[in-house]
Amino acid sequence: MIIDKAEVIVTSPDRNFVTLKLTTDDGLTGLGDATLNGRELSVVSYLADHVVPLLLGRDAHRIEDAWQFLYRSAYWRRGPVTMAAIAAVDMALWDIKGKAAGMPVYQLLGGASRSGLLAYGHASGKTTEELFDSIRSHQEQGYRAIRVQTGVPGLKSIYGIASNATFEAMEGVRYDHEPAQRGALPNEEDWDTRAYLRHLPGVFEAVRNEFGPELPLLHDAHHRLTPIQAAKLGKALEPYDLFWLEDVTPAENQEALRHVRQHTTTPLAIGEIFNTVWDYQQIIREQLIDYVRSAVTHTGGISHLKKVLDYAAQYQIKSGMHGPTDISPVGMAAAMHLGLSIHNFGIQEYMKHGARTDQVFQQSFTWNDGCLHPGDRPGLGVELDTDEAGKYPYVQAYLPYNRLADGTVHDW
Ligand code: EZ4
Ligand code: CO
Repeated sequence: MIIDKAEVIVTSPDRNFVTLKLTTDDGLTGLGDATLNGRELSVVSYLADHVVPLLLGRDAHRIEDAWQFLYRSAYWRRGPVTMAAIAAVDMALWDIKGKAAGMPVYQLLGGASRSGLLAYGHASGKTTEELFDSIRSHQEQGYRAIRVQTGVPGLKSIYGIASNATFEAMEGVRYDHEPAQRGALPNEEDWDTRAYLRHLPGVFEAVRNEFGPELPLLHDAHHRLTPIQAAKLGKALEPYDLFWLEDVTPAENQEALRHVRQHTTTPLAIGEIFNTVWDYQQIIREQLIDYVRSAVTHTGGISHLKKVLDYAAQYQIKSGMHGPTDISPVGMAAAMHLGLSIHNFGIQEYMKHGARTDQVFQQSFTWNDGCLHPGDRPGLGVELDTDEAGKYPYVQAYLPYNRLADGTVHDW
């Protein structure tokens, strides 16, 4: 089973996606997601210019060998571009192996450890009233776990709050479904940590009073706090029994989590911008987190993220795989196969893709009673309609960034 064709496909139905498509000499195809939000074309070049020539003629069955070869032969290890490119190859090879075996990928990973994957959605509102409506609407869509993001009085626009996009191409698309805005420059947002820390606990109190004690609630601080601010927030939120508090500090400094951990029993989740097991080495070994946030797409594929999660399992740390709309349906399928098979599954983030995206990517997953299942088609269960994909060329888009009131750039 020799790889004799490798194509890098860029399409922008509702947002940009980068997909690697491998074809073997016996006609099997495999898809891999290589989407890196706001920096898509660097992964396209990495794949097309440097990886595709190495893949042609290789044995498609040798997944681990391909991974080790791409990682070690590059010499320059790790990093989001490299690891997204390797992830796409890894996913595509698992897809092919599943099709060759006539089995869904989760069967090759050991079979199902559960009947479905509890998933959480993103509710948000500028005001508490809007937030309640958004939570109710998510419950009506079947969600049984909900991330809560709220506006902060005095701040104009902040991460995670829905608003209608202003430009034509994205009309009607809510911000919480697509933070990368199409255009030549990134949007500037504002931030004030003290105002946020004063406001947030009251919002969670109101949500608990309205929706009761059982509903799992999550929150994303999106890397914006210092360790002591994060500790204060974790303590303040303890009465509201969060499922997790995510990305409290910028994730590069793993030791910061030790300070947070010493002060609060609010469960912590981190890792959506991590790329390898090395980014987790200390925080897993010292049990400084409760959930691993990595996406298959950004962490070297199924093969590597499984190693991270198997390591995490030794410390009772569970998965909480990243699933925003910038993970393509291929990356989401890979997450579902991995999540279904591992023992230490925690929860899956799930934001619905747009209708055009669902036309480009033909999918086989199911959504029942708040739970995802990847389906039982051989491989990952996703096919790309190349004619549909061709209708939507790449559009420049950037994630926003933050400035404080005095003009200082702050973590977004
Ligand atoms: O900001 O995926 O938990 N989810 C998140 C996401 C990220 C985007 C960045 O591309 O933090 O919304
Ligand atoms: Co996040």
